Parts: sequence; structure tokens; C-alpha cells
Amino acid sequence: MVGYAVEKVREQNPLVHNITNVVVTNFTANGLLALGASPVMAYAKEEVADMAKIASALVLNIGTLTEEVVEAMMIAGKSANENGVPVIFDPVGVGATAYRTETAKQIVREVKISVIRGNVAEIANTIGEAWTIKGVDAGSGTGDVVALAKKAANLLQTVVVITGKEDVITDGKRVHIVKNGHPMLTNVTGTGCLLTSVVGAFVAVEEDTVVGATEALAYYGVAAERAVARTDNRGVGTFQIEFLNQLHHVTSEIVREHAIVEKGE
Ligand code: ATP
Ligand code: TZP
Ligand code: MG
Ligand code: MG
Repeated sequence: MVGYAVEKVREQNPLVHNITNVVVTNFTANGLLALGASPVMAYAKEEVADMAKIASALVLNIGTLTEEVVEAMMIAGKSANENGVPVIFDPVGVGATAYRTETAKQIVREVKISVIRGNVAEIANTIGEAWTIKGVDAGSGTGDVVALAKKAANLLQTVVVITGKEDVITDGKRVHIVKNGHPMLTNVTGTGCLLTSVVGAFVAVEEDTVVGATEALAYYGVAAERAVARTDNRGVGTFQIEFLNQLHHVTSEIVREHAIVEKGE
């Protein structure tokens, strides 16, 4: 089902315009470069419309939002929409504070989003469902994640990606479950944020957004598994560096060999 898109990203070298948070900026740029995409971060309201227009994907990430950044996101999002550029949204920490929740709701209301990617609590709170969240990390709530993802996809009319031990990708009809990845990813800040930008790079080169997002998730999970295997549990610092190496080394062939992707309902 997957393992055909990594080289497409490397050949097309899509420009990914990120309006992201101050924690993950460098890691996101390096991760996109390791994949073979072309990252740019641009935040000034005077230039975001122009940058979004020439990008192959726009990523909006509200991890460290301020009023100025939110204004820039709206301008960039509208420019992307007018120019047929896919917009990928990471609702970091939604549910933790009223400001985040309101901003996320404003973004999905005013910008047409191609993919929203978050942990289960972030997606739930974006559509007004109660789900405990601890800062930017998923809380310990339980529930039917596939049903929640489909509900969000139908309500927001977008592809929804909910990540965790298993990742759910859905447009409200088709459901893909990706079982790759490793708990070490939760020990490195920004692995979720970088993933959202990686989804942007794959969606930029794949016509079918569900397929593009699934390709991205499988590639990312396989890279993490290989990084753990090659660092022999030496620690999170070593893992972080080897993960970047593997984002560079993993090919479609490797993804085909190791991806665990199932269809859900
Ligand atoms: P959180 O802040 O709750 O950690 P996040 O935005 O950082 O959320 P994650 O859900 O951690 O994003 O997803 C980032 C990557 O980590 C995804 O590829 C996901 O599959 C992987 N991942 C997360 N938890 C696990 C786990 N327990 N086992 C395997 N892979 C995981
Ligand atoms: N605080 C605000 S944004 C951020 C932190 C720690 C990074 C969150 O990154 P991720 O990828 O969601 O773990
Ligand atoms: Mg995380
Ligand atoms: Mg996150």
C-alpha cells in the first residue's frame, strides 16, 4: 500500500513554508532537508502571502503562538488557498488553554486545511470534544480514536491524522492505520511538529492526500525504528541525531519492506 513516494519527494524537492514554533524550528528545517524537501520559515505579515504562494505546501503550527503569528497564519493560509497550495495544520496544545483552542477553531474556520495532524487530545479539542491534555502532550484519556478521527474529518472536511502508538489517517471514509514508530519519539521534542511538516512534503507530491499522509507516516515510523536499532538504546541525544540520519537514508524500498499499514473502518 505504501513505499512509492520518498523518491518523488527527493526528485521534486518541494518548498515547504513553515510558520512554526520557536522550540522546533531548527529540528524541522534539518528534518525536511534530511528527507529531501526544501524548508523555509517566514513569519512577517509583509511577506507570508508571497512565500505561501510560491510554496508547494504551507504548514501552520501554533506551538508558541502570539497575536502577530496568528495574523501571519491567516494571511498565509488565505494566500495558499487562493493559489492551490495545500495547508497542513498542527494544533499543538489545543485544549490546554482557551487561547489555543479558540485560535485553532479560528484557523479551521477561516482557512481550508488539507490535513490536520495532532495527538488525540489536540484533535478532539479542536472539534469541541473534551479530552484531557497536559501542556503539549497527549493526556491519558481513552476512547475510540478511529471514530473521533472520522468525526473530525467529516466536520472539518479535511484529512485527519491522529498520532500515538498507532497512527490513524482518514478522510472520513477511508481509514489507514500505521503501526510503525517507536516510543523513543516521545522523548524528543518536536518529533510531532517535524512529522507535520514531513506530511506537508509528501502531500505536495501526492495527488491523493490520504495516500500522501500515509506514505509520510510509514516513512517516519520506519526511520525511527531504524534509528533505535542503530543506537542500541544509548540515549535520547544519540537517537535524535541517528533519527535525522535515517530520515536521510530511508528509501521507498525500505519503507515497502518494513511498513505495517492496515485498512480500518
Ligand atoms: P505528543 O506531544 O502527545 O507526544 P506529538 O505531537 O509529539 O504528540 P506524537 O503523537 O508523539 O506527536 O507523534 C510523533 C511520532 O511519534 C509519530 O510518528 C507517532 O507514530 C510516534 N509515536 C508516538 N508515540 C508512540 C509510541 N508509543 N510508540 C510508537 N510510536 C509512537
Ligand atoms: N512547547 C510549545 S511547542 C513545543 C513545546 C514543548 C514543542 C512540541 O513538539 P511536539 O512535536 O508536539 O512534541
Ligand atoms: Mg511529542
Ligand atoms: Mg505535537
